[in-house]
Amino acid sequence: MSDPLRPRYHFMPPANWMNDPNGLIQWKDEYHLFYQHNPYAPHWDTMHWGHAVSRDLVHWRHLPIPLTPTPGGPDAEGCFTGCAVNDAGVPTLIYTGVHPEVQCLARSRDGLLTWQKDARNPVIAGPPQGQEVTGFRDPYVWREGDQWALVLGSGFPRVGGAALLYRSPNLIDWHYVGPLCVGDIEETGHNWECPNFFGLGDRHVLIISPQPLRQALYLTGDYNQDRFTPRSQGLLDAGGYLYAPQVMIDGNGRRLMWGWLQEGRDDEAQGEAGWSGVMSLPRELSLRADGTVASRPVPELQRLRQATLYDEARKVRSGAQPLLEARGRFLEIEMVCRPQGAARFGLGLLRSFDGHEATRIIYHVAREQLIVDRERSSLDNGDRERHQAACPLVDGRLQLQIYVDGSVIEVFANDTTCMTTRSYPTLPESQQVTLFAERGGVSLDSLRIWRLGDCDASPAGL
Ligand code: DQQ
Repeated sequence: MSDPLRPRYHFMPPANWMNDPNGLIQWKDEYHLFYQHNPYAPHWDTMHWGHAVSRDLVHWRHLPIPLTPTPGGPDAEGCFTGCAVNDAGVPTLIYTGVHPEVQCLARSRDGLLTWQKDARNPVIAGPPQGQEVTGFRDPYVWREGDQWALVLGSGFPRVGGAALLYRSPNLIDWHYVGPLCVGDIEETGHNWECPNFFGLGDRHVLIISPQPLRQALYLTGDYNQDRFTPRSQGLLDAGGYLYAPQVMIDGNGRRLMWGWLQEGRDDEAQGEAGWSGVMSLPRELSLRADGTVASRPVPELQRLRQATLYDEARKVRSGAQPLLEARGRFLEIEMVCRPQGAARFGLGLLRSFDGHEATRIIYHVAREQLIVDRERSSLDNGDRERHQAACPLVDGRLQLQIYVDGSVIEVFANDTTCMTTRSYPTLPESQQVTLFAERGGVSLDSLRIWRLGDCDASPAGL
């Protein structure tokens, strides 16, 4: 029986557990997506890497498991997060083996299908001598002049999370340069996971997934003399679910990001479903003039549109709650609107006829805030936390792009705010879309809704 909560167009492994995206790389004309994977059960354990490939960033074909823990080897207890680089034509993965946390390398000689671990592993055998650290994992590597550079997620006890900088001429012999950046334990936690570091516009960006915050942050600032000095900071997604993102650069110079969307229901429900963890949609990052980072869904996602279910401008009066004829669990909604007196307005998604189940996307006009209200998302128990984020109107308008996919809702607003949430409605009828406005009206310049298809590449191989 098909599972209505299982996303269809967000990437997921065939079954069982997935967490962080790993090893993102464009090779020839294909995008490769690796990920943290437990192929045996829908919970985190014995980390392997999973692997899939796409020609268009949207449709994916599963490939064989590329990395498995080697008994007796430095990754015997798991192949943790890492990245991929092109080493003079040889696809190369650099990842963390556990335990203890050490850095390892594997190469492919057959076009990224099978991977051979380097006999010299681990290539970084432990933290800098004499240095006590809270973590030592998740290498992110880039080319810098005629050298390779690498940052590792780490932290200093009682001080805060940190990204450690290393350099190497050959990916094998690494020397520790020093901390690229050190955080304040009160603000950004005691340990940083999954650092990513790259140039964007005229600044540098450090992405971190700090413990215990469990939300991905970006810092933008200056990179000089082996140190990064942050000037602005923000959440990459204010919805509370996106974690451990990874960023790659593609052939068009785009910085593309995927993140792990965590589950919002308990282990038992995940076990019964047989799957856990969803990859976000690919987003393109850009730098705004004020030094903050914008993320947009990539235009390739339009290929998922199968049928237009709604396409009309309209007004919504105060108190009215029209149910739209467009309904479904696998939708894209694009809406441009102008509040005309309304104090709050928005959409109900995955809603039952009587409204006992609904996830509401609310805009609070006076506070210029976008709110994800899950008070009634599901008749089952589960996470009901409400999330909110600043979202100023632009020329009096709010532009929303919303993706609904089984139990995932991704909201992009005005190029400034991005909120991804999870919602697990129980009733088969919970697929209505409704509009609402309170204490005044709202004018919809446009409202378009599409039914979207799934992300499996056709047997012919897209
Ligand atoms: N997940 C990996 C670690 C990383 C964490 C293990 C972040 O390498 O620090 O599955 O979710």
